[in-house]
Amino acid sequence: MTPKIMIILGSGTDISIANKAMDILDKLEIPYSLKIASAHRTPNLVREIVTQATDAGIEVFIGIAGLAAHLPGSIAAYTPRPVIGVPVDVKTGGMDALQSIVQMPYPSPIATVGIDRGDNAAILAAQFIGLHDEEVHQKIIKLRKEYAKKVIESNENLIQPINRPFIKNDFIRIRDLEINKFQADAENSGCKNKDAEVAIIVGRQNDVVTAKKLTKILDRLKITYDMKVVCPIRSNKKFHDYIKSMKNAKIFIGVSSNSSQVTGGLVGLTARPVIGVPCTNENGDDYMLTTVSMPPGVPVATVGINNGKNAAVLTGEIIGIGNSEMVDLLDKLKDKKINL
Ligand code: AIR
Repeated sequence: MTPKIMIILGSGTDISIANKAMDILDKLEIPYSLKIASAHRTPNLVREIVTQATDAGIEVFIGIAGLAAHLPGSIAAYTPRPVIGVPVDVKTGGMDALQSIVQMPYPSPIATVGIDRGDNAAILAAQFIGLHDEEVHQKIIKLRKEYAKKVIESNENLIQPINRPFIKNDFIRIRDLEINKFQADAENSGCKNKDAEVAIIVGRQNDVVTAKKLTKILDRLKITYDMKVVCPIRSNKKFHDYIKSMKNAKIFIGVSSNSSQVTGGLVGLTARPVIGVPCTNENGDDYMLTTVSMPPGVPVATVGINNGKNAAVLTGEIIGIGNSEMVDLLDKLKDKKINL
């Protein structure tokens, strides 16, 4: 049987990061393949492996590399399948690899996760596959509960026993909460199309420019979407209500120039893949780092700064797993760009 996920490492020295990914995939019981090929030292080997793997039916690629990490981008050149990139901290704290991976030109997105986050890459890959494989989706839900349970347990095991004269915790009674369940009023959420495939949440009005680049490409790919400008900090209830009402969406996209509140809020509320488009604000600051640098268990597939168009292509690639019409549409999009 052909595995669904292929992990490629830029070097044997990246193995500790691959181990984090394999630990998750073993736990989820999802078969994978693992190879080493360098985009710079062995470009032909990268092409050979990716072409064969795509033909054999691999659905998602994970590229793990450090330094000038062109491996995920090289993988994307040879496959219509989604590519997840993991920057490795070899020098400069991994910032060199992160920038090389996340800042891809249209129409070649890399779903970038945080530096050294092999675990989150594996979770994201499973989320992509889970869109058309209910069993895998259920495994993701179970895994998320385990991560949440650890938080509850650390309150009991680590905090409770602290005995200091001025610590007073017992006035908080935590009820038996169903983990991550939230109160919401889905009827009054302001969504226009609750059956859309994609839900787009824009953090504030200024970011609508970037969101429109995204919707323009989604239109061309014939992907249905619903979009709402809502900030989880300023209008927390509206944010919750909206996500709840879009519970049938396959993919959530957060577009934000304000910290990572939108994407971070989203991953807490859905087990579906979350794509993050970090935007620049009026001072020229961007929120790429706060979007991508998510803790284990809750990945955000981050694309380049202001690159709404690449978020749309990535959405198409994820939906295109097992949907050859979508792959054809993506091909046309790529041809058009080349022929401009
Ligand atoms: N690398 C390998 N070919 C191209 C790149 N960017 C990366 C590897 C590894 C780092 O360079 O992914 O993270 C150092 O590789 P090595 O083999 O010298 O230890």
